[in-house]
Amino acid sequence: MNQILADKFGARGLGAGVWNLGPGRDPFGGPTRPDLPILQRLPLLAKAGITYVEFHDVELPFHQIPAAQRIMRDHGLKCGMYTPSFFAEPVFKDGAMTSHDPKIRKLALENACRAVDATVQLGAKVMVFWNGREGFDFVLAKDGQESFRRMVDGFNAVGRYAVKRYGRRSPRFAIEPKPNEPRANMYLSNVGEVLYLISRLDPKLQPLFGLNPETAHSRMAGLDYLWDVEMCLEAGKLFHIHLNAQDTTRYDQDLPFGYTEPLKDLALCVVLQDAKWPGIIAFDVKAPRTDRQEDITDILTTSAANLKRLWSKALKVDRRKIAAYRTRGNFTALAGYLARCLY
Ligand code: GCO
Ligand code: MN
Repeated sequence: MNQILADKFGARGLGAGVWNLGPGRDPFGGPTRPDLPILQRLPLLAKAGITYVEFHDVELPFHQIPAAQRIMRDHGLKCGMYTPSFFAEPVFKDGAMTSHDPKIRKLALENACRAVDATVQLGAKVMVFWNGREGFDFVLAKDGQESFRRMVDGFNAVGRYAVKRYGRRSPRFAIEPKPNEPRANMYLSNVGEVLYLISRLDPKLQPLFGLNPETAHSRMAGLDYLWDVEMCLEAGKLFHIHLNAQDTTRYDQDLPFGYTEPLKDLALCVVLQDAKWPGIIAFDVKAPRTDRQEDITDILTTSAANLKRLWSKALKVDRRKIAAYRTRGNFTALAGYLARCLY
């Protein structure tokens, strides 16, 4: 699997988060499986074909990095990205960077800086910021303009820290947009908003900031994921990618990649191939509550198998045909051609 990606396009391999293999909790019920200690999840990820593992700071705190690295070495794993959790702790219930409380904003910044250190220590090239609690449930609960300025200040401060401490070795930062859940309305809800935020950062720091678009998050907003990815590519801001699947605009499902809209996922592979995407292809999926412990990695092996199939079909998509359909304006026929490539 990884060989196909590596040989043909330089994509560095497959990634997944340790949180993808959770105990099956959801908002309506507790665990349905044992809660495997994080370090015990690493061999399972490796066995499922993952080569780049991702962690939140709460899953792999700084002092546990050496222990994780030993296991990672033994199983041929590298760290694909690291991310500060600004959403789980009660203290961040109303946001981290956009909290009204300056002490909480300071804590967020400290956590982010420590996460930069951990990212470097783990040898990952990318640190992700997900906008978990940054947003509002009630109008006027926050002053939107003030919140935006707080995010600009917060990201600038993280960027300054990283450059000062690590210079050219600084990781790059990928902001992951999501429209809602857990908040009713989240700041940085889509790719366009993040690109705008980046344009407002200190120009010297802007090259450090980009995006981590996620399939389900675009689809939850009713947006086209491929266009979101294309926008990131056009801006030179595709820094990381989180693939999964989503049934329309519901709650965030984190379904296996390739499950709901395979034709669009085939088109995504075409675009990534043509862009010679040099990064990791990472899944952000969630082992469903109904899967047994012994089947917990099915979500990853299914995603990887779907990606492999779609990727090799995408290689055979005739780009000249696409160009000809475009020129003639035969867009329905183009959709038919893609379907023939797929089915
Ligand atoms: C979600 C998000 C998270 C993030 C993760 C790392 O909707 O729950 O996708 O899974 O990806 O926090 O950024
Ligand atoms: Mn994600």
